[in-house]
Amino acid sequence: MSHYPAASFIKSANLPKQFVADSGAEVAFAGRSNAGKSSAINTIVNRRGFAKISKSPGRTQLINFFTLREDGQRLVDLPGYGYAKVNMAMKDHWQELMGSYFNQRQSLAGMFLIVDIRRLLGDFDWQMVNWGQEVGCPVHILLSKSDKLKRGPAKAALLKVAKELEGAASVQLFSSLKKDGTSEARAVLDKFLVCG
Ligand SMILES: Nc1nc2c(ncn2[C@@H]2O[C@H](COP(=O)(O)OP(=O)(O)OP(=O)(O)O)[C@@H](O)[C@H]2O)c(=O)[nH]1
Ligand SMILES: [Mg+2]
Repeated sequence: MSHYPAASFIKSANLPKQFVADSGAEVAFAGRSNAGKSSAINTIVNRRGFAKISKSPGRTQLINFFTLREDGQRLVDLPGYGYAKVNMAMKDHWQELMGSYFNQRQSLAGMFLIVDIRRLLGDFDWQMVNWGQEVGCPVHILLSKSDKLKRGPAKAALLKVAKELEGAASVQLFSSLKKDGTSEARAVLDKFLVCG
């Protein structure tokens, strides 16, 4: 059964004017292309195929808005960054779309930053963390695909990232495959949405 029974897809936006009305509270899922953003949303909502999973990286090119509960609480699946195979025009378009989202979004109550545990934080990830600090948007990092590492190395990666962050963002292990870290992630999500 879905953890959020009222959760539903609202719309995709390719232009800022297509964004959902900027009221209520929403949490955006950001991260590198292929990091597991859409999978994390499906795991947290507990519904297969809710957010589209890419077979090839770079699939989510649009900003996808979802209602989480009926009372104006939303999830936002952002297109991933760092996908090498898109052309310059698409990169420019991505940058403009993401720029207008992050610069104008009043209802953004928090960010989930999805980082592949095997890659750890890259330049773009740090930019997101720093941006969150600057504007006072709380950032929670899911070290995704934690099933790809054994317990010991996964724990070591978590400690390493937490140390590097120095409190700039919270961080946890997460696996959409094994459903590990789901209740911890839901608790943070609910906290962000209530505080927003
Ligand atoms: N082993 C494992 N694979 C995962 C996990 N989460 C996602 N994947 C796989 O990683 C690939 C990318 O997952 P997505 O959820 O589509 O990633 P995304 O960040 O939304 O990708 P884009 O939308 O292209 O930016 C898919 O093949 C998933 O099946 C996980 O927890 N464990
Ligand atoms: Mg995606």
